[in-house]
Amino acid sequence: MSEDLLSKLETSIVEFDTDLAETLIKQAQKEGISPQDLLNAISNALNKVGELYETHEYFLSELMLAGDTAKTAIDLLKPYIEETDTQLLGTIVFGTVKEDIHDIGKTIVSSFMVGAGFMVHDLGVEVSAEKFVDAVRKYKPDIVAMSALLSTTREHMRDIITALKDAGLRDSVKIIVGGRPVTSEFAREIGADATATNPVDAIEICKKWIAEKNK
Ligand code: B12
Repeated sequence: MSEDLLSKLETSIVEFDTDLAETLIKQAQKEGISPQDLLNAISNALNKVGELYETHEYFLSELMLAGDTAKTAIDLLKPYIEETDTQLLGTIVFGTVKEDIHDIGKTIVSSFMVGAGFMVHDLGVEVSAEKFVDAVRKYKPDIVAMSALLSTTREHMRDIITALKDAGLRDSVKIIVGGRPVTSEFAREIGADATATNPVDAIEICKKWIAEKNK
């Protein structure tokens, strides 16, 4: 029964049927299916969506729709995850930088991270360096992730890294940056640890960091 529900949940995300995904998450909670199993199903679905995107069967619009469906499912699951003390891979603090309100890419990458088993503290949009520093103090994350879509606002990533250094917090976290104007050269120049142009690569990098940390 639960396998049937999990595979239906997977399909609902791949086919971005948000209403069905919501119904299935609620049903799963009633049936006592573990959040970990549900997260795995969401993660599998997003992996499939990622593959469909890479093979050009899905385009950005489908990626965004599936990301939204996954986000709705994950939002419904969050209180359940906290309640049941699910085994998490690590913690990520994620925000779109100051003066930037683009959040679709962040939402997609963040959904993939949650789907992969990370606890993500989403700071929202237009997040200042001070807010990033405060969040790192508060949540003690393994990873800080930043998104910027404007060539002007990507400069704030540099300020955030400087603020983390000044606060003595830089060495406690890995930093991943992304968004349309963020290149590998830029990421290196500002002292970030990595960048990725899509959620599949982003979660691979984050998982590798956690594996290295746990060695
Ligand atoms: C939708 C959109 C908006 C929406 C945003 C809605 C929202 N809630 O996000 C609205 C209408 C509000 C908007 C406003 C503006 N926008 Co706009 N917008 C876009 C548009 C069309 C799509 C962006 C998007 O969501 N893409 C889809 C997502 C999935 O892609 P993505 O964000 O790149 O994310 C992917 C990767 O980059 C990566 N990624 C993203 N973040 C991260 C983070 C990490 C850690 C990692 C690893 C990876 C990663 O993974 C994601 C998934 O694959 C782009 C054009 C474009 N083609 O990108 C312009 C664009 C970004 N906007 C632009 C501009 C100029 C503006 C405005 C200044 C317009 C204006 N004059 O008011 C304002 C800025 C407002 C502000 N202060 O932020 C320009 C930027 C130009 C530049 N070089 O700076 C663009 C490129 C359009 C253009 N060609 O001119 N915009």
